[in-house]
Amino acid sequence: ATVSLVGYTNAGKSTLFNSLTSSDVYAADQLFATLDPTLRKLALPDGAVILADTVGFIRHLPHDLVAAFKATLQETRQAEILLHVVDCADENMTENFDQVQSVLEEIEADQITQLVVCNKIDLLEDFAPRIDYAEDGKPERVWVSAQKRIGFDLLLKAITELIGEVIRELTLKIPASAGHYLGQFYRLDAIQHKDYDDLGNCILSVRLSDADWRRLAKQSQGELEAFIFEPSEVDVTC
Ligand SMILES: Nc1nc2c(ncn2[C@@H]2O[C@H](COP(=O)(O)OP(=O)(O)O)[C@@H](O)[C@H]2O)c(=O)[nH]1
Ligand SMILES: [Mg+2]
Repeated sequence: ATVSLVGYTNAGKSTLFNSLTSSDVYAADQLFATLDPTLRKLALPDGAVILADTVGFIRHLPHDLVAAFKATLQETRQAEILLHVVDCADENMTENFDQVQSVLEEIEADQITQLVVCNKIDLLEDFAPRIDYAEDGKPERVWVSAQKRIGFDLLLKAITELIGEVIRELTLKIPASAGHYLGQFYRLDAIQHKDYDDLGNCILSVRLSDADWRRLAKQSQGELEAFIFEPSEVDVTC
């Protein structure tokens, strides 16, 4: 998977790129080093992705430069996730953010999953790193400092969640009265195995992204979590 850094000039993309990947020694990563200096491997808790740095966006991109710009952002359009880096200490933050979004629309990269990285929190007073989650349970914004290396654990967590590498495998015992939950798992194509016990409970093995699970669990107001089998009860043949 590819994760591309986009954002307004000076937001801190290159600093973040270098800080996040500095533990990956070039020699150990020669493929990427020789191919393109703006691509490096980024290790995640479970698996690795390719991190791509890109040129900064500027206001009022001349129209005849858009084609050239599109070519430069080839990786961006192929990325699974865009990290939209913003300088949260910049008074023009909102305008710059909107400007970048409109350029992303112009290069047809606006449908790609986006995580906003609010950078330079070290310049704000009393600010702790955190992840802001959207209504659907997906990470939406992460607050970090690329230069001071604050919040990197949260950033990697958010990327991991978005990229769907966090997969939950659960077995649920759903009473007949709560059968409406089955449809939700069907819609996510998450059902691995389905059976019924003598009392008519549905024994359901599901496999889905952690983000989807958290969203469903939240919607159910805790009911789904109460249906989780204890590990000792799980039928390993499922
Ligand atoms: N205070 C502070 N400065 C930062 C941070 N991240 C980047 N910078 C500075 O912001 C400027 C622009 O950074 P750069 O990575 O080149 O931005 P880019 O244009 O988005 O690639 C540089 O002077 C960096 O040292 C940060 O977390 N805190
Ligand atoms: Mg840069």
